[in-house]
Amino acid sequence: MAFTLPDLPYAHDALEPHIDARTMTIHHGKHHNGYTNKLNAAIEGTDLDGKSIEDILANLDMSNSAVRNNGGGYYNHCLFWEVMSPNGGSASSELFAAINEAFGDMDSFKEQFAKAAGTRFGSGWAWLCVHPGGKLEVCSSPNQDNPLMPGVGCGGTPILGLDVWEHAYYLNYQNRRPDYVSAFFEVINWEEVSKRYAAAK
Ligand code: MN3
Repeated sequence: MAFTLPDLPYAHDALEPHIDARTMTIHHGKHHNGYTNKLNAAIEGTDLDGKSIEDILANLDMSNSAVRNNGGGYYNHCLFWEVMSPNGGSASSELFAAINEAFGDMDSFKEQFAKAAGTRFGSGWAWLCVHPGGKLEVCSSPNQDNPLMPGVGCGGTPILGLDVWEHAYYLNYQNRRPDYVSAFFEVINWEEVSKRYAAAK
């Protein structure tokens, strides 16, 4: 069964002024749609056809660049849309405690996450991941690599991801990636991240 492009869980302009409608329209309708179609083409008729995206990524042959790039692109953007919201609430007490334990406090977490996003050279993603037992880690990966893939050097289950490819911010922010990262903190869907934390820990 083929993968399908999920609808955005909000309107294209819902995240303005932090993320503009034109960027969202192109990012979702062109980029994510492209990864979806190319992933389907790459797995059609192979033994990956019919498996879940999590299963495909976790057991990926990293030399299979079509599935690595497009399967990663498919999964990463599905997560990305879900962890943003115009009214994302706040972290659960459980997630808040885990953030304090891993990073000291919420501001220190944001500093570490912004550093991971800002120092990722070229294209990639910054992540907040959960290890079994609930310990949190901030890391980043290149291109469309994802912490679920083997040997990415970024462990655990991703519960928050930030796309730092230029296509994610260039129309509105040009080369000002740090401004885009600051804006992202204004639209994090903490309720969704908390749910994912509870499910993954
Ligand atoms: Mn993208």
